[in-house]
Amino acid sequence: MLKDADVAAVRLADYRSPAYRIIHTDLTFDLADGTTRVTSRLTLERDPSTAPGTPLVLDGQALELVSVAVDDRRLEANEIQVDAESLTLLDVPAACTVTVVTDIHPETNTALEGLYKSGSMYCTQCEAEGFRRITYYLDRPDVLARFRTTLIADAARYPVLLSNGNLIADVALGDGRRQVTWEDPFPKPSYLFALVAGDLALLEDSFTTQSGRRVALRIYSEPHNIGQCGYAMEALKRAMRWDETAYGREYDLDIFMIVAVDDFNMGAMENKGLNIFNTSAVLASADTATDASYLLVEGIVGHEYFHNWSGNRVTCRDWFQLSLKEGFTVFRDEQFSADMNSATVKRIEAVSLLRSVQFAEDASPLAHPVRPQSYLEISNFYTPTVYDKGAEVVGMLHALLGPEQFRAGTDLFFARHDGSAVTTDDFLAAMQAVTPIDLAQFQRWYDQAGTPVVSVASEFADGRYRLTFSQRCPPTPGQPDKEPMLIPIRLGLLDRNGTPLAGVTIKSTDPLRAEGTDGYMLELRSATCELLIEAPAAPVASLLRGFSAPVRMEYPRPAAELALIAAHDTDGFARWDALQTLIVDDLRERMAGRAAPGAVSAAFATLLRHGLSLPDDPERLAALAITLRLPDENYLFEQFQPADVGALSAALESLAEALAHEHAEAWAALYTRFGRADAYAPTPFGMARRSLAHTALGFWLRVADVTIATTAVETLYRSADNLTDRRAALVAANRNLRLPAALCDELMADFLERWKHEALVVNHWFQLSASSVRSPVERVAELARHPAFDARNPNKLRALYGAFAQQNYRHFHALDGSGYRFLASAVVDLDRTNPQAAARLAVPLTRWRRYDAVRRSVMRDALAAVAARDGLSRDLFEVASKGIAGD
Ligand code: B3K
Ligand code: ZN
Repeated sequence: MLKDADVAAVRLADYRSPAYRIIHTDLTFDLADGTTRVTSRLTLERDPSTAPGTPLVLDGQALELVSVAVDDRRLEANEIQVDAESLTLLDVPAACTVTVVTDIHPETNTALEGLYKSGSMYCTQCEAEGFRRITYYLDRPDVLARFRTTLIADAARYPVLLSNGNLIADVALGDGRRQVTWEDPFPKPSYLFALVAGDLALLEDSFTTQSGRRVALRIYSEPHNIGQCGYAMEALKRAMRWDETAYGREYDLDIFMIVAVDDFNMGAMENKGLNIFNTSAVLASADTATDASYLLVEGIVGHEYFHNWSGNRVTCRDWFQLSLKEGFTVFRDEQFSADMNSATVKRIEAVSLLRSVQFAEDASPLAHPVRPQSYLEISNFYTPTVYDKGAEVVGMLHALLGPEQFRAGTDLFFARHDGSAVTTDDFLAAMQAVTPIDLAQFQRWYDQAGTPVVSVASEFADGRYRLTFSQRCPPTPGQPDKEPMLIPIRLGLLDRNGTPLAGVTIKSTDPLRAEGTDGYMLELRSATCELLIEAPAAPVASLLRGFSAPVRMEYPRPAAELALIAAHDTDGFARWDALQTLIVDDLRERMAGRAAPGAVSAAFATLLRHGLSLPDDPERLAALAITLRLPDENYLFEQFQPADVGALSAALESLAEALAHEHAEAWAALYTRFGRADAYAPTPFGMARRSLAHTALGFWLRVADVTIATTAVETLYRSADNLTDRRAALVAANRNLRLPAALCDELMADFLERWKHEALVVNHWFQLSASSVRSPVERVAELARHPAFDARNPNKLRALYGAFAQQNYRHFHALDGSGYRFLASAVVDLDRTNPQAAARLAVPLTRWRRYDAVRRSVMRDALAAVAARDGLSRDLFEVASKGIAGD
C-alpha cells in the first residue's frame, strides 16, 4: 500500500535498454504448506554498452530474501541493498551466475498476481509484473531467457506438476515428494512464465501441424469440471489450423497445455506452452454455458493460442507497446471467430462493444492513446483502448493494404522480429515495407487519444453530387490539439431504388480507389476532403461500410436514405448501422416529446416479414436476430451527450412498447417458429434460432395477456434443456415488470437451488440478480453478504459489482447517488485484498462526464471520496485520482 508521494509515473520517453541480460534462468520451487521456497539461478551478462561497476538492480515485491550469491559466493549485507521494490547487487562481474533464494506465501496471496492458490491448486499469473512477486528478477519484457523449472511437492496432493516447455525429468524423492523438471527451449520474458501444481483431471488429444509434426494437446481442470472441456479442445484444434491457413503460423513445441482455474483476475493468459484460463473462459456444457459463453470460449482459446506468435515469439519491448500484441491478437481472434461463425454478426458485436465501452473510455478522464505515454500501474492499461481500439488500428491497416499486402506485412513482421522484443513502430514499418501507401500519418493512431469525429455533408446540383468529409478529434488529457488522422473510409453509392450505382466518375481531393464490385476506399487524410460524383440523380452514400475506422460519423440525413441503406445495402454491417441510426433518431424525437417518425417501425415491418419467410440459413438468421435487437443503454449513453439516464430509458421503453404493439402478431409468429424445442447444440443454426426466439419473446411478452405470458416464461424455464433458454426466461422475469414479482422470485430461487454446485451458473444468478431492475441497491448489498458470494473470486465480483454498475441502469444511477456510493465503498474494501480487481470495478465511476448534471456531480463526488482515502493501492489510486480530473 502506498502513499501518494510514492507513486511515480513510468514514462515511455524514459525507456532504456537493459544494463544486464539473463541468458538462462534456472528455478526451483519447493512447494510446502504456508511457505514456498524459490531458488533462482541466473546466468547473466552485462550489456557491452553498460559501464563496469554498474549495479545490478533486480525487481522484487513482497519477497522474503533468504540469500544471494554471485558465482556461488554468498554476498554480505554490505554488498547488496534491499527495498520494497528491488534487490541491488552493488558490483557484479561482466558475466556471472547469480543465485537468489526467497520465501513466498502463496496461500495468503489474495491479489492473484505471482504464485497463489486457487482452491487446492497452485497457479501463477505473471503478466505484467507478477514474476517479481515470485523471485528477484529483471522483470521486464525485453529480457529474454531460456527457463528450466523444477517443482518439488507432495506427490499425493499435487500429482500434476506443470511448467513451460517440455518435461525433462520426473523423480520420486522417497519422502512422499516428487520432483519434476521442465525446460522451455524458447527464450522468453518472465511475464510468460507459468507453474501449476494440483490434483487435476486431464483431457488429451493431439494435433498434426501442416508440416506433419504431432503436438500433444492437454486440458487440465479440477476433476468435476473435466467433462466441460471438450468444446475448448475442439476450438483449440480449429484455432491451430486457422492460424496455419490465415497467417502461415505453425505451433512450435511438442506439447500445448491449458489449465482451468477458478480464481483468475481476467479471462486467460498465454504463458508459453502452458495457458492458464479462468474457468469461465474454457468450460462449456449445455447446462453451464450460454451460447454467448460458447462463442467466448472459442474466441479466447483462439486469442491465447494466437499469442504464441503475436506476443510470445515476437514480444513487446516495454509495456507501452502492449497493443503490439494485444491489438493485433484481438484482431486475429475476431477474424477467427468471423470465419467460424457469422462474420457480419461478429463485426456488429465488436463494433457495439467498441462504441459503448471504448468510446466511453475515450470521452472520460482516463482517455489514453493506443500506445500510452505514461502510467502509474501497468495493470490499469489492459483497456478497451489498448485491446479493442488497438484491434481496429490493425484492422485499418488490413483495410488500407488489402488482404494480400496485409499478409505480406505480417509475414515480414514475424520473419524480421522472431525471438525479439519490439515496438508498434516495428509493426508499422513491416507494413510500410510491403505497400506503396504512405503510412507515416497512420502513426497518429498509436499516439493520439480520443475518438475522431468525421462530419459529412452532401449536396446535389446540375448532375453533380458533392460529398464533403471533415475530421476533428476532441481534446483528451494532455493532448489539447490533434493532427488529422489517416482514416480509411469504405463507401458505396446506391441509386434511389437501392441498386449499387455502377460506372460513375468520382473525383476526390484525397486518395480514392475502387474496391470490390460496388465499393470504394477513401484514404481520408486531410482535415477536409471533397468527393465529386457525376450522376444523373442524387445517389445515396453508404459510408463506413464494415466500420472501416473507429470514428464517430456525423451525417444528418433524411430517414428515407437510412431506410434505403438498411433495406438494400450490400454490406451487412452498414444495413445494421443504418437501422441503429434510425433508432437513435427516433429516441431523440421521443425524448424531445415529439411524435416518433415511424421509420423504425416500417423497417421492423420489412425485417419481420422477410424473417418469417427466411430459410433455415444460420448466417442470415443470426444477422436478422442481431438487427432486431434494440441497442442497450450503454451504447445509447454514448450517442446522447450528456445522457439523461431516466429520459433515455423511458424513450427506449416507449420505442420497445410501440414496436411490440405494432408488430404483435409477427413477434408471436417468430417466437412460434424459432422457439421450438429441439435438443440443444451450440451450432451456428441453433444459436441463431435461439437468439431470434429470445428477441421475439421479449417483444411479445409486452403485449401478451399476463397470465399467458407468465405461463410462457415458466414453460421456457422449466422445459429448457440448456442454460441459454433457461437464462432467457430469467432475463424476461427480471426485466419485464408486467410479469409478477413472485414468478421472478420463484424461478430465481429454483435456479440457484438447482445449480448451486456449478460455480459458473451461480455467477449467472448473481449477474441476473445484480443487474435486475427489481434489485435496488439494498438488495445488491444483501447479495454481497449471500453465503454463495465470495469476494476473493474475481468472477463473483464481476457478476455482482460489474453487473450492477454496467447493467442495472435504474438503480446504479439512482439520483441520490446511493448506487455510486455503494460501488465506491465496495472498491475501497476490495482494494485491501485484490487491487487489480478493485481498480477495474471502479472504472464505471470515471465515466461521470457523460451523464446529466446531477448524476455527474454525485458520481464524481463518490469517486473523489475514493481518491481521498489513505493507503490505496497504486492500482486504485491511479484510477480514482485520474478519474476525477477535469470538470
Ligand atoms: N495477456 C493477458 C492479460 C494479462 C493481464 C494482466 N493484468 C491475457 C490476454 O490478453 O490474452
Ligand atoms: Zn491477449
